[in-house]
Formats: sequence, structure tokens, C-alpha cells
Amino acid sequence: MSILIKNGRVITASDDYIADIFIEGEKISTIGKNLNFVADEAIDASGKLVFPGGIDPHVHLDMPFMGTFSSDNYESGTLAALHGGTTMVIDFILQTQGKSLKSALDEWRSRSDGNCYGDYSFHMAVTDFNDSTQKEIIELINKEGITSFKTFMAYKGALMIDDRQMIGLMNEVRDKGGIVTVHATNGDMIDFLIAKHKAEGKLSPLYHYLSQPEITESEAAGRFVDMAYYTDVPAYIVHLTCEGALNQVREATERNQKVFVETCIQYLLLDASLYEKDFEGAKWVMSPPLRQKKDQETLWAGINQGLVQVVGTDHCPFEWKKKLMGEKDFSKIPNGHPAIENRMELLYSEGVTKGKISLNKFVEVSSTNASKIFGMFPQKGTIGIGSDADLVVFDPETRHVISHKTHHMNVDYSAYEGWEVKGKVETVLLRGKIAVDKGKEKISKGYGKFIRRGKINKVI
Ligand code: DUC
Ligand code: ZN
Ligand code: ZN
Repeated sequence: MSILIKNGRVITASDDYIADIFIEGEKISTIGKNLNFVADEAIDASGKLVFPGGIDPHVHLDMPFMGTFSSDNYESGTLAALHGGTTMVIDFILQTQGKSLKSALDEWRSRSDGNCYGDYSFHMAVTDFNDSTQKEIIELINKEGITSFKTFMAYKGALMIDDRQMIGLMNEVRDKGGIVTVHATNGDMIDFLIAKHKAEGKLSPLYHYLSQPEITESEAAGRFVDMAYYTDVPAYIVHLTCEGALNQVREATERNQKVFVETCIQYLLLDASLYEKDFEGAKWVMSPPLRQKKDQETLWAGINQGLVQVVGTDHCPFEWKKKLMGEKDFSKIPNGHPAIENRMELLYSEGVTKGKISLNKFVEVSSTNASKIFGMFPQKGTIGIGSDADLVVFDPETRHVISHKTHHMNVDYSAYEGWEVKGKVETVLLRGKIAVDKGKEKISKGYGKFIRRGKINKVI
């Protein structure tokens, strides 16, 4: 099977030119001007952008959490991702405290195997680091191609590890060639504030926000950065939201330390005033919570300063009836919001068309850097000879409105309902196959493949 994409404006993290792209099988085989190749299929991309398929390295599909499961499974979640131009996701396996990493991997595979439309990988969340967990790290890296290890500094009693475990894990992961990632918020401070607000009868979604002030994140980010410095492990902070936390990373650069940072689309675009909408604010109850306008400015600047390398989603949707579990107590609202389908178009529309980031930066933070940081480059995340033909043909002019009535995510509201975006995903190719064309899926469930990842470098 071959496909010729004609006359597109090809955008990578570093380039911007008009060319034809010839695809044979799953790979890009030739890029050039006026290619006179005979192909099984041709796509006219005149006037369109062609960029690498998005990589969202932070999603939670079919995840058991807070007494329920996130409402997108591997089928609906990866299909919605493709509709929005994201061809690969990295999901999180959660170890159950007291059990092995292998048993968690088996459990996650039982839900994901054969069910994905898009390509996927896993981060392994280590929630119980002990002598036997330690022995499993090398196996995951060398045998399974799972090279990133997530830690939680919050959610005590379920997911959180203490600093001693963190140091042990960091040493092991550094020695075996992986990367440690973190949900960096201070779990004890947050638990104290949640208990205080509940005791005072303050139970609305606003108090979810007020239980996780900026200091709870900046303190944990600083502690994590220090531990990563001490152990010299490749390190990555997920869903960083605020000025205080980014300043910890900024300060670390002064001692020549490099820590990778991901923010998520919601922290760039939405702010905490949404928690003032009474219970409707539950739509945006997530951890960390939305912050303030000054934090959005810091994050956009951080992207351009090279301090923030990745924009993900932390996609973790819950249907409205599940959010209602916390109607009388904000601490019972399942944390998370839907965005897997909207990330690329929102980032293009709000970032590129409004002059906040360049087109090259858009590609870098939505795809290329995640590929480099998590050991997939140049197979994924770029347009190059020999790379997987994961491509988006994008109409930069068409305007459309986001709505739960038209999205493909399995959730009955949109966190961006009514937002008008400029720019629309038109055709999406995944490993040389047209996966989505003008809103219609062209592949079947099971086409999505588990991607084994390589060892991690500290520099990208
Ligand atoms: N935060 C969320 O909002 N949802 C899932 C997990 C997390 O850390
Ligand atoms: Zn998190
Ligand atoms: Zn998450």
C-alpha cells in the first residue's frame, strides 16, 4: 500500500516547506518537490498544513479511580484522539500497593490489548517501591519497553510514595536507563486542607481548588527537583500548572540541572474562576486544579523559554452522573476532565493563530518532544524518511465549534462547550493508513499497536 500526499506545507519542529510525501507501507519513504510517483492513493494537501501526528503522553483510559472508572476506554479514547489529530497516547498503569508491577501490567493489558484504534504505550506508576519492585524495573525496561516510571507525591494511602521510596526508585531507574515522572503536589498539606474545609462545612467544588493552593505544588516540585538532582536521574514533572512550581525548575537550571516539564492544555486556557459556578465547577475538578491568569502567562512564556517541553491533557473523563457522587462533598468528585480530542485544535487555535507560539513550537510541544523524551524518536514525532507515517493534514482556515454533541469522547459534556476554534483536523494517517478522513474513521479497533520504547537520554 502506498500513499502520495501532494503539495502540503510540511511542518516539523524545525522545518517549514512545501513538498510531497510518499509513503510505502507504514513508513515515509520519500519527501520532495513534484514527486512523480504512482501511488495506490493520493491526497491533495494544497493550502493545508501537514504535521506529525500528535503524541499525548498523559492520558487515563479505563482507569479505576475514586470508586469508578474513567469513562473513555481504549477503544473510545484512542478513536477520539485520532479524530483530534493525536495518533499516539501514553497511558498510566497503576501498581496496587502490596502487589507487583507485573500483575498491574497484566491487568492493564487485559483492558487494552486488541482494543485500540491509535498507537499507545504505558508509563508504570510505582506506588509501592520495595525490594521486589526494585527487581522488576530492569525487566520492564529491557523486556517490555516501558521506560518511564510515574510517582505520586499525593493521594496518600493509595498512590503516594514517601521520599525514601522516591530516592530508591530514582537510583534504580537511573542505573537501568529509564526516567522518573511525578505528580508533584504535597499530599499531606492537601489532606490537611481537605479535612479542614470539610470540618468547616465547606463542601462545594470551589474548596477542591482552595485545598490545593499553589504552595502545595511548588513545594513538591522543588523537593522532587532536589531529589532528581541528588540522584542524577532523568526527571519529568507531569501537569505542571503554576508560576511557583515552574520557578523551582527555573532555579534548578541555575545549577545546570535539566528537568523536563509537561503542562496540559487546560492549564494554558482555563482558570479557577470556573470553580465559582456552584456545582457545575465539578466539570473542572481535577488535580492539580486550574490556576490563575498569571499562571497561564507563566506557562506560555515557559514554553517559549524552553522550560516547558510538552503540552498533554491528563485526559481522565467522568460522566456527569459520576461527578454527582461529590454533590455534597467536593472530595468525592472524581478528578479529571476530557480533552484528548481537543488538545491539538485548541493549541493550534489559541496558541498559533493568536501568536503565542510558533508553528514549529506547536509541533515540538504537541508531538516531537514527547517522542524524544520518552524514547521513540525518530520513529514517532517527526516527518522524516524512515519515520512512521503518522501524519495530520490540517485545514488552517476552517472554523468550528466544540461541543459534546459532536465530540467522540465517551462523556456527556465538554469542558470547552461552545469554544470556537480556527483550524480543523482533516485527514489523519497512522502508520501509513488513513485512520480518519473528514470526520469518518477508516480503520478498525485493534489497528492501534503497543509501542515499545527505548532507553532514556537526559538530553533531547
Ligand atoms: N489528576 C486528575 O485530575 N485525574 C487523574 C489523576 C490525577 O492526578
Ligand atoms: Zn496527576
Ligand atoms: Zn494524570
